[in-house]
Amino acid sequence: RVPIIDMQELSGLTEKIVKACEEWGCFRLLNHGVSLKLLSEMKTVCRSLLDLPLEIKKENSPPGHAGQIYRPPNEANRYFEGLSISDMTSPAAVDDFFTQVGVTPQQREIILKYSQALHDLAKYLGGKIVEGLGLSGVDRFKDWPCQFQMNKYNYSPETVGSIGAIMHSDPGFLTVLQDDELVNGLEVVNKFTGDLVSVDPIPGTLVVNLGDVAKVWSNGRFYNVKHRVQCYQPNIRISIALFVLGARDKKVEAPVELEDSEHPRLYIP
Ligand code: AKG
Repeated sequence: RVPIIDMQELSGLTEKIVKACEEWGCFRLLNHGVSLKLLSEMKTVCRSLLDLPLEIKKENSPPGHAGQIYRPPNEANRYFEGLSISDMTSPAAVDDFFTQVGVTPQQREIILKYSQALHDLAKYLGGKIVEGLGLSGVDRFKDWPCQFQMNKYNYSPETVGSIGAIMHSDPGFLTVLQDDELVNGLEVVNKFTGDLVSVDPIPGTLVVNLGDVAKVWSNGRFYNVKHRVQCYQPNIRISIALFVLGARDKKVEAPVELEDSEHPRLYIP
């Protein structure tokens, strides 16, 4: 089972996080400090924006638009659609999204508050990771761009048994995901056995996934977990992801401290 980490249990927290990054590339966080009210308000915003008619969503984001906002269903992911802000650290990208999608002032406020809270949480986890690996305390993830994505899986009785999102690993460093609190379907690949393990919902919690950048940055210590989303229940599934990507304009490179004769540098930037 994917590790469940209670952030209120401070003793051993750093070690638990690093171990989960190494062995699972995925863990669920309890008592993460983001209010349940904010989680639920964000979910409502996500649902109402993705419930807009398809024609409007397409119009909001014409193909070829820089930083594609609307991702319509495609051949491989027929029941999946998403809305995304390419970089929350870029006021222009955020504004562009708000204008294109016609977000109300109240919805804006929730998106900004939520993404800020999740970004703060991601930075805290980044700090724990740096500490757990015995690296010095400089802010190593400062200014790393951050993509915000709202997902809707249009599940129905006809789609049960189908794929919601095909198997992939996330390209960035770390993803903080609010999965649907009722509708299951997220599955991760166990690093050691290759088996698919379901990540069952626990209301009020968040899921963290490590991506490709984390594997390279950690000199191969962290597992960039492969995952997919299946449809097992005939109900709409909503999830909201904050992707901390790789450093802007910089090659991803493992800190020298993670390199020694037993652990030679695996990836040349
Ligand atoms: C992704 O956004 O990369 C996902 O895999 C979403 C996972 C989910 O919807 O639970």
